[in-house]
Amino acid sequence: MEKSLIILKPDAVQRGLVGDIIKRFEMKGLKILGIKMTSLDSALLEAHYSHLTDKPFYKGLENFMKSSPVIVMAIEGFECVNSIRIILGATNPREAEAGTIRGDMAIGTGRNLVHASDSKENGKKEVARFFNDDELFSYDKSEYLHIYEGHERG
Ligand code: IDP
Ligand code: MG
Repeated sequence: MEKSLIILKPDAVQRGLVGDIIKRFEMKGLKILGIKMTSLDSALLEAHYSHLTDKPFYKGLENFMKSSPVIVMAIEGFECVNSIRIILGATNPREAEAGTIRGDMAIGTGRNLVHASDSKENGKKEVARFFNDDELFSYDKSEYLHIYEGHERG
């Protein structure tokens, strides 16, 4: 099963959209392995956004991500990295399709509400970066019988 690291960014917390956003992942049938509120510091953000640190908008992005607590979640599901990127919508919310989180709830690229891992490899790496082992829970989700066919449950 793939894992994805989700961050509900400061705009999601400040705008009171945490519940609506989590609901969309739950409705899809994805399993929450871990969830917590935390504050992000510069070192963690530089590691997380290492592909962006040389961009002109990086300092603004870092300051924004530190501007209030965030909710981080580790999510698991069959091919969930791609499913979650579809539910999230395009990075620029003005290009995100209606029905997606960003398409329905956001306008600014720098205020696009949610981070989600962009590959299976990064999902694994990012979950390990944001969660200690004892903050992740392995458990049976009884509804899996009604969400997955046998081969998808692994
Ligand atoms: P993603 O979040 O859709 O994976 P990335 O390219 O990984 O998009 O960028 C990470 C985050 O950096 C975006 O979600 C957005 O908040 C911010 N960002 C990306 N490009 C821009 C930009 O051109 N202006 C301002 N912020 C940006
Ligand atoms: Mg990204």
